[in-house]
This record gives sequence, C-alpha cells and structure tokens, in this order.
Amino acid sequence: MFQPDREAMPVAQLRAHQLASLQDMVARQYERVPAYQRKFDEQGLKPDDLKTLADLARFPFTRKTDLRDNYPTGLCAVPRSELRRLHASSGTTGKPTVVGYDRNDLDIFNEVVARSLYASGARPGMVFHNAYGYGLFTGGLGLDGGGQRLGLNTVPVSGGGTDKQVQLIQDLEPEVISVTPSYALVLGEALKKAGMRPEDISLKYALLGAEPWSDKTRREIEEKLGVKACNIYGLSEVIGPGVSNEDVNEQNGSYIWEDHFYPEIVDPETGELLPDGEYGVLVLSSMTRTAMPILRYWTGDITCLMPGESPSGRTSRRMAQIRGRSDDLIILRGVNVYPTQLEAVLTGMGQTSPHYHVVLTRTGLMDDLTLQVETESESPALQKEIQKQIKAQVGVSVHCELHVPGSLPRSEGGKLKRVTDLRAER
Ligand code: DLL
Repeated sequence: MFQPDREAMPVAQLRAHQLASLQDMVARQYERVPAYQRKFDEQGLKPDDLKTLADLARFPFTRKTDLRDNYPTGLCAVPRSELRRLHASSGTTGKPTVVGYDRNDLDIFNEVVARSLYASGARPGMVFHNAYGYGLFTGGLGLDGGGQRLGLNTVPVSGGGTDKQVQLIQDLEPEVISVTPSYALVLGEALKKAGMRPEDISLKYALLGAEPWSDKTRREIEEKLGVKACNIYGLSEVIGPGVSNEDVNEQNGSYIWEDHFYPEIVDPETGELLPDGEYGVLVLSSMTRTAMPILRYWTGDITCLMPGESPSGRTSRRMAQIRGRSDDLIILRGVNVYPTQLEAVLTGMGQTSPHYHVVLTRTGLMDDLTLQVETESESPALQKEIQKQIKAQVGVSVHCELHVPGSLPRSEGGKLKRVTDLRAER
C-alpha cells in the first residue's frame, strides 16, 4: 500500500496540510480537554496563536506525567461512548498510562501500519508471522490491523513460546515477520538448533522495533533469518507502531508518516528546536487523531531528522535509528553513554555474540560500568581488546566480563532490559 497522494505530497502542500491539521487539533484540545485548556491558559496562549508552523514551538510539551495525572482517560477529546479501544503501557512504577482510540484513530492506525508493512517489503497475499505481544501492548494488535488492511494472511502468534514459534515458521512458511530485534536473535538461534539453515527459512522481510537496535544487529538478524530487516518505530501515546518505517530498498532512516504525525527535534536540556541533522529528543504531535490527540509529546527518544533528498520520492522526512532514550542515558564519570553505542562496538568486533548486558555499580563516589558479553573464547586478550575499543570509540573505561554463550538474559518475546542499575541500592 504505497499512497503517493499522501507519502509523496509536494512539500508545500504537506506543510499546509500539517498547519491546518495542527490548528484543528489545538482548537479541539482547548475546547474539549480541560488539562490542555489549563496549560494553554497558564502560558497565555489561545489556539489562534498557532498561525504558522514556527508558532508550534511556543506551545507546551506533553509528557508522560500528563497522562498519569489525567489517568485513565482525562486527555480524551471525545465522549467515552465513542471510544473503541484502550491500550496501556506499563511503566516501571505506579499506574500504567492509558491511551484511547475511536474509529477514526483505529483507521489511521491500520493505515500507517499497512504503509509500514508495504515499505518493509510485504505484499498482499503473503503469510505474516506476527510475534509482537497481543494485549494491552500496542505491538500485537497494531501490526495485526495493518496486516489486515494490506491484505496479509496474518498468524497472530504473539510473543514467547519459542518452540511453538519455530514450528509455526517451519509449517506455515511465512514470508513476513514482525518481532523485537532481541527476540529475533533468539528465534534465529532456535531455528538453527532445529536444523534450519537461513536459506531454508521461508521468511523474506522483517519489521523490527519497540526497542533500540544497531545496524550491526540488523546484519546479524538478516544473516540468521535470511531476511531483509527494516526498522519500525512508534509509541502508544502517539498511536503505537507505525509512526515511521524504513524502506526495504534503502534501509537508511525511517520515513515519518508526516501526514499524521508532526516531528520536532529539541535540545534535551532546554527544549529549544534543533536543526535537521542534530541529535536531540524527538517530539511528536498526532495531528489527525480524534479520541486522544497529543500535542508536542516528549518521547524521550534520541534521534535526528536526516537532511537531504529521499531516494524513494517520498516527501516525508526520515529519522535516524534511535540512539536510546534520554532516560537510558548513562552518565559515566561525566561521559554520556547509550547502551547502543556499546552494542555497536561489540558487534563491530565480530568475535562476540550480540548478547550483552550492562551492570552499573557505585563505589564511593565513582560509578562503574561492567559490560557482560557472550563469547566462545575466554581469552583475557579479547577482554582487554573490548575494553580498549570501548575506550577508543566511546570514550569511557569499562570493565568487561566474558560469559559463555547462552548465559546472559534473553528476550522472552518482548522488549529486553539491557541495563541493571545497582547504584541506588548501596
Ligand atoms: O513499543 C510500539 C511499537 C510496537 C513499536 C512494535 C514498534 C514495534 P511502547 O510500548 O509505548 O510502544 O514503547 C514506546 O519504545 O518511546 C521507544 O523508546 C521504544 N521504541 C519503539 N520503537 C523503537 C525503535 C511500542 N524502532 C517506546 N527503535 C519508544 C528504538 C523504539 N526504540
């Protein structure tokens, strides 16, 4: 489902559509959602103050705490009777955040996921193994709805149950899979154990997302599963999966479906807008949603908008792979480190498996990072080499621990927690 009238709209027309949609959204928010009205009033803003796209920067951010403060559905702009689905994401503490969808929102959700599947290589009639969790998490039902919209034969496997996944892949011969990258690696190992070589596996295209992953991990998954793998990005507060997706012929930046989601990149400290090409926090507005439109949502995800023409003819801007979340940032003796940077060094060295885990501890005032890595060899030379490469490429001294293959935590079907922080426990 390539929609040239939407995906390749002339830029001037796209910007006009975005301005009109944003104006319509803030008017609805002001009129129907007391929490937004209060925020606008506090800043002396009226919906009419949004006269150009540049004016958007004057409007307040929405943060996760706003969803919590208005739990469960206080940010909804339609009567409860019009809601058709609720999703929720479980935070690490306290109440989950709840997101409401009406018929229009579910329609948008299906459309952007169908576009994402198509951009990743899926075509009507293909068998689609959907290994994202079904339930309150937006991954399972989100990919399912898009699969139906595109005309795929969807197998709703959900996450976990690795043996069952392997059997279904062998028996139903899907061409398309959607799964977290960490669980894709687990499936790759399990298929190998079951005696399948990559060329025997029917899969051709994979949509990977819901957690940060590197290009090196992409190559590893592509080799293990015999697929072309594309990034799919999204978050529940904005819609779910399908905010942006790579093109299978490029695999170079994810096209943001800008007719529905307006992106900004801001400085994590000051909230000021940053130019294209500079890394900062991604802020998204879901302009066309009706049940729970969200204004300038602070995703916490660190990325940049990629400058330059798009080779595919699409006019939407592309975002680079997410480096991490601003809350995953480890500040180690003053140096900013994201786990994905460590992953890139490890996978680049080629002698270790892509399974790793980070443990943070504190001795006195000093923070220490232990990088646990799986490797066939227990050679002290390799351990030293990893430490040396990380110092050279990331700029921090870490302690590396070598572990035997299969011993570090694996994804059990969903997102994998990469960092154990023991600093507060001392
Ligand atoms: O993870 C939606 C999703 C499902 C996306 C399936 C892709 C595939 P949440 O549970 O609300 O929604 O988590 C959203 O996950 O803010 C990012 O930190 C992270 N995330 C999502 N996609 C990617 C990605 C879903 N492609 C949070 N790369 C987001 C890096 C991602 N991080």
